[in-house]
Amino acid sequence: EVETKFQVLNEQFSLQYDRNPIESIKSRLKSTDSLIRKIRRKQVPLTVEAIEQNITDIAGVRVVCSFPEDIYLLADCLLQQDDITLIEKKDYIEEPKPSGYRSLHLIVEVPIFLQDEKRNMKVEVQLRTIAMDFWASLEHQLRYKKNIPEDQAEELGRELVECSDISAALDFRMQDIRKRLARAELENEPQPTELQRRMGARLREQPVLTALETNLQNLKEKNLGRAGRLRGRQTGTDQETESGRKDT
Ligand code: 0O2
Repeated sequence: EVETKFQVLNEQFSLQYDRNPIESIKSRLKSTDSLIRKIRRKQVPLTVEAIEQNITDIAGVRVVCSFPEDIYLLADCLLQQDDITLIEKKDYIEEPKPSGYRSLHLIVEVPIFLQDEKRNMKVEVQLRTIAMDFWASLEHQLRYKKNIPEDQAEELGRELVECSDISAALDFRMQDIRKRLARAELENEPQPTELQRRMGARLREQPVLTALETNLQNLKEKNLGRAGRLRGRQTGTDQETESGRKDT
């Protein structure tokens, strides 16, 4: 459900702004190992109700964008939809985790339609840039590597925090370049000629088909007029044109 919503949003953006804000969308179900670790860490009683209540990221959607501002734009568009209820928002871009982790997390509730019932499901939506995603997958590997001596793991952790800051700075710099590019393109757009401006204004005044019809009619009359003039010159007289009016 949620993945389809993002796919539709991406299409709408592409039509409206001529670019796709989403690089990739992945739906994921939490792995059993990861689920068990979380149940233990949060000391959740082993009942379906308790797990559903306390573990909100069993079903997840990861949306990877090119630029940070696309993340907030897409989050707003999703939350504006009638059937989506926001349960919790965690902005790890505004406030990164001590590990250096950056992403926007939305826990939302969405109705799903089963064979004979409608149920509300909690879904964790993780929105991040390509750079944030690249960083998170490398850091994820470090977290679950078992045979790394503690001092080396600490050193690598420090370096990863540094990399996270560098990649965040790069994200915002690239976003700024994109904005400047778009502005420059707009400012240097070729200006229409006087004739194009006049034609444009006329087309805007009237529906296109009517405008085309009028132009065709004008052309027809002009040609008939020219034909009449030619005939007149050939016979040496000023003749009535075929359109029935006197051509001068
Ligand atoms: P996996 O294997 O990806 O599923 P909470 O649910 O709020 O009580 P939690 O789990 O800390 O507690 O929630 P949070 O911080 O929103 O994290 C949920 C998921 O975000 C994680 O799921 C990761 O996918 C991702 N994440 C959070 N922090 C980090 C981090 O420091 N590094 C990386 N690489 N990913 C992070 P799981 O269950 O931890 O892992």
